[in-house]
Amino acid sequence: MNFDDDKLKECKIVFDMFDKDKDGLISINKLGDIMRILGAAPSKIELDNLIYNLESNNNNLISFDNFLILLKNKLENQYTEEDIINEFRKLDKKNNGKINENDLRNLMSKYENPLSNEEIEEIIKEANVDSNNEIDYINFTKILLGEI
Ligand SMILES: [Ca+2]
Repeated sequence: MNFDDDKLKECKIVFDMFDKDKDGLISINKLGDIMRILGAAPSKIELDNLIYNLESNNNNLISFDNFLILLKNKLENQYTEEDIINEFRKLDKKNNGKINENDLRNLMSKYENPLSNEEIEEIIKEANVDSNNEIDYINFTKILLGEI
């Protein structure tokens, strides 16, 4: 996504909307809401990581400039729903809208660099693996993008 002046203005307007006491800072608990309004779709795991990193630096508040860095980073690295589903579709050999758990693991170790094993396990947990060890990937993509 191109970050032009219009997008920047939009970001500032939305940020200010959340900054009710006008001190130039917003609570990191609002990070998910404000990112989604501005077109980023952090997953729950991504958001937890962002918040965890900010908290470990003793920041419960975030400034506009720092917020912008996070947002840009997310928007520039974001796969669209279509991109993700297309990748899954390549692995959907039975063409039934599902991929198996091992294929998902392989895909994640290839694309999402660097994900720790722990993070992969967390994602698998969210993926609702069924009794055939398969995952409904359209549903899963929505979970990944924070739509569910
Ligand atoms: Ca404030």
